[in-house]
Amino acid sequence: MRRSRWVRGGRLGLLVAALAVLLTGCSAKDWERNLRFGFPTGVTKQAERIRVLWTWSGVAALALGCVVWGLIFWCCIRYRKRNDELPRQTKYNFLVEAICFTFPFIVIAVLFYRTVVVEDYANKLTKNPDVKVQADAFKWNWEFEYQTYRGVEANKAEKAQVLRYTKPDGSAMPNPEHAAVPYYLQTVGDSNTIPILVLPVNQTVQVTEHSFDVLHSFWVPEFLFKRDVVPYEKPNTLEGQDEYDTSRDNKFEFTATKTGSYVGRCAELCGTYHSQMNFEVRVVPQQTFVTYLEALRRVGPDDPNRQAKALQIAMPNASPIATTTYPLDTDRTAQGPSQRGGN
Ligand SMILES: [Cu+2]
Repeated sequence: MRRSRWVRGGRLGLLVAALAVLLTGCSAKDWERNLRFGFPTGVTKQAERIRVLWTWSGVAALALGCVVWGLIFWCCIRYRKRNDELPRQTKYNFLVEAICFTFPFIVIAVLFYRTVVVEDYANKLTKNPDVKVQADAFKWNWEFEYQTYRGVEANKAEKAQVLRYTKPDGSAMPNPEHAAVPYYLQTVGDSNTIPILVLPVNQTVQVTEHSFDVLHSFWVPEFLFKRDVVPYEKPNTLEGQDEYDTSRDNKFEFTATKTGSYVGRCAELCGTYHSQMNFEVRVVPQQTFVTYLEALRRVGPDDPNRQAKALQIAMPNASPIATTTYPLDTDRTAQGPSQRGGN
């Protein structure tokens, strides 16, 4: 009698789950993908792996929670006080203790193992990334340097080309800030401009992070990833090249799988305008990326509007300014956007 009730309950549960999947019109895969417990939709290969870990950790936690709640309620009802007689007192129960030790141990071992595997994947650096960029963080903005690019058609062993500014005759322009470093194609944000990091879709991008002052953190919510930008060990001015300390520069890689514009933020409290230290990542088709680099080179480093101009050349149908966030107004007496149109 009791058994058949359980079986019937189980069947009903399965039926409800199957109906839920069918009625919402999505496949099991979609359903799994949408079960993110508040995570944004990831747009990189790494993000998808992180999302899977997150989804199934959540499912495991909920399942375990249901078992625990079930046991609590079952005990409350089954062993509620019926009279003043003391229940049978049991001292040791080897079986219960063994289960209570082994089961949580297995759960944390599996969680630990899966976390290490996914972390290793997200932290993996390849030998020949397709694009190398440097993200320079400073109070309170970002500079993006495009360092090397290996074309789509190039094979893995082929050397990446260095992306530097050139003089009209084609020779390399010396870096005004640091003679030993090539004058990479770069754009920098200021109080009127949100810096935009343009990157090709489906190609491996390696980011080197460098800080000129304090701790910052590179965070793109839709990458489901952030990494601290750690400042110098030694004094780190650009005046003397010996002092250009890169010993604490972090590196990470990702492969964006979806074109689009994604907001980026500083995720490490770094001072007054920390909350406004935003940037945009624009993932574009590979050919657009190449056109953008060429346009940057053509516009040249001295033009303060080089980012907008190069974007206009490479993406005439897209906005030449950031669309996911707006620049910070450094005038403290100015009305903020929340007050626009009011007093
Ligand atoms: Cu910051």
